[in-house]
Formats: sequence, structure tokens, C-alpha cells
Amino acid sequence: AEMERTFIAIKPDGVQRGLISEIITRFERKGFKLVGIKIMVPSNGFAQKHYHGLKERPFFNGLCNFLSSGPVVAMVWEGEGVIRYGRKLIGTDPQKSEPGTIRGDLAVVLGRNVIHGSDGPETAKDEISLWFKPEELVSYTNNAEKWIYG
Ligand code: YYY
Ligand code: MG
Repeated sequence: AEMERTFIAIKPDGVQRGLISEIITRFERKGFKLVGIKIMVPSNGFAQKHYHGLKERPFFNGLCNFLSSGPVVAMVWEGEGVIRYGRKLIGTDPQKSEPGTIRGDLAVVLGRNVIHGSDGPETAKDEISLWFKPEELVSYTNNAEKWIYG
């Protein structure tokens, strides 16, 4: 299998609303593998680093204030196609996302959309290294893998 890793974060609204296990379940039951997880309150400066690509956008300050407003669950998930398919599990704008997606099922407005996921291989790499030290990521074989990948 062509394994890749993506960065997924449950934002402060998702944590406060009690959606941690709900969100983890959706990635886990799909067959993706959790290789890193922690809870932290990112500083505003850290949030600015995470969202550096959006710094010219009018919503940038509000977005960074929001991300740093409480605990975030930071995760790295591994699997074949996990970057692209993770975005499918997440959905897009909550108002436009289909039921069945995380934002479609669990969020109402764009600015409180409960979850972040890397949007491509380059951002995945950058975001994983921003949020995690290499030794915080665990490489292991899950015994279900042979049933997930054949
Ligand atoms: O990758 P994704 O989270 O789906 O959206 P981005 O375009 O990267 O924007 C990051 C973040 O910013 C989004 O999750 C909500 C917020 N945001 C906003 O508050 N207002 C907008 N007009 C666009 C995005
Ligand atoms: Mg994005």
C-alpha cells in the first residue's frame, strides 16, 4: 500500500462540544491508522504559523484567535490516500457539505467547522512537522491491516 500521513485537528469548538470520540471514530472505522495524538492549547503565534498561507485573508485574525481559544486535539492519521480521503470525510463549508461528512453532520457555519485537515501532500508534511516532533509519531503494524488492504 502507498502509505501517506495527514494532519487532522479537532478545533476548540469540536472539543467543547464533546465531539472528540465522534470524529476519531469516523477516521478509525474507515480503516485509517492513528499514529500521533495530543491535546494542547495552541498560542496565537502558533495558530498564525499553522494558518500562514491565509495571512492576507480578512478572516485570518479571527481564525487564529479561534484556533487558540481552547484545547485542540492534534492528530496524525496514516493510510493509503488519507490526505485526499480525509478531506472527503471532513467535507467543506458546513452549509454546502453533504450529510455523512463531518462538517455536514456536525457543524452549521464556516467559522465553527469543528475540524481541520491538511489539503495536500506539502501542507500535510509542513503541518505534521509544526505540530509533532518525530518521536511523538508511532510507526506500527495494526493487525487489521491485512483485512483492510488485502
Ligand atoms: O481547508 P478548510 O479548513 O476547509 O478551509 P480554508 O480555506 O483552508 O480556511 C481555513 C479555515 O478558515 C476554515 O476551516 C474556516 C475559516 N474560514 C473562515 O472563517 N471564513 C472564510 N471565508 C473562509 C475560511
Ligand atoms: Mg485549508
